[in-house]
Amino acid sequence: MQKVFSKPKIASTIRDQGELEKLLNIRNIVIPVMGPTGVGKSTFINAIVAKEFDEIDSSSMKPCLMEVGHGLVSCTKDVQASCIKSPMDLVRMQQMLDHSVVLVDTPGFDDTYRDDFEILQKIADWLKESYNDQHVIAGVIYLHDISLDRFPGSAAKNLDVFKSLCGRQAFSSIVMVETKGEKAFPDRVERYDQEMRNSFWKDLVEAGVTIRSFDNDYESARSVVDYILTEFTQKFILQLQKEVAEDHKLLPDTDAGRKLKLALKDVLERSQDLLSKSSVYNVDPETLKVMEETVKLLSAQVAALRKPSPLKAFFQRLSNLF
Ligand SMILES: Nc1nc2c(ncn2[C@@H]2O[C@H](COP(=O)(O)OP(=O)(O)OP(=O)(O)O)[C@@H](O)[C@H]2O)c(=O)[nH]1
Ligand SMILES: [Mg+2]
Repeated sequence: MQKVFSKPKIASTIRDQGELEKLLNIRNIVIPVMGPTGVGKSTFINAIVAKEFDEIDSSSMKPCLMEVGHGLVSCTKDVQASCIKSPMDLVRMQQMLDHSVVLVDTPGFDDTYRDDFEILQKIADWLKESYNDQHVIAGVIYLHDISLDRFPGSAAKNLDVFKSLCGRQAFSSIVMVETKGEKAFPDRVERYDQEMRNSFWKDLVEAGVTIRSFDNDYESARSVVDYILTEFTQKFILQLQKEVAEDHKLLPDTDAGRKLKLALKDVLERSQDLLSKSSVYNVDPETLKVMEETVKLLSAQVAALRKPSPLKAFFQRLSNLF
């Protein structure tokens, strides 16, 4: 079988194994796959990896399948990545020959709001590491489940934070991918799609975002990735990446961090309000316990997203540099 990757070139000046590994690991072309929990991020990546598994040969990163969720709780807990085939037949092939193309699976926010801070921190940490390792982001895939009857608050929060994470200048490098369309009636899908373009996605559409669909198969997933690689003309960095890696900001100081804090504060206030009325509504002890726990967790996250004191921020930034 024809191998699709050529091994990264090894400079003659390499002195030790560490330097060799560093060289082999640099300059992957990465495409983060994002979106709320359960939209199908891991399924999307697996649709490509499962088909290409035997054909992938990369020195820097191995192909691997992602775990797919089958329940209501979110499945992917950490940022994971897998190599996929290099696009031999695409334009600018020569520039891409020495690179591995890597899809990055990210954990998504869910309806519970319980781990939001931790999730954003993990994504920020990965973006920073990726920047420091000189990986190049070719585009970002954002998945959206169109089989849902409505656009839930958690999806709106996810989208809001995502936009801040990318920054307006990166909007044209985003591909919004609609998933699970086969589960909904065709006329509803069309209506829903129009509604999204005219409301929640309006600013993205105006800035040149691309909208595609995933049909739960290899061809549709691969065509999204190949589209990104074909359109990829210049190196760019995401706003959160710039903020944490270049400006050495802490998460609470970033735009995405501020957006998340606002969303969490809003849910916290509503949860506190509900809790204060629990005696009026005769809430059973078990539900009361869950409500108290939710308020506690939300308060902890809002506190974590509070701006650190200048002295604390100074020492945190200092430790970030080493
Ligand atoms: N019908 C249909 N089901 C899908 C599609 N994509 C994903 N699913 C199903 O949706 C469920 C969740 O899929 P995942 O790939 O785990 O979703 P995820 O976005 O990675 O979720 P988290 O890791 O929790 O953030 C699984 O049961 C999948 O089989 C699709 O295009 N069509
Ligand atoms: Mg997943």
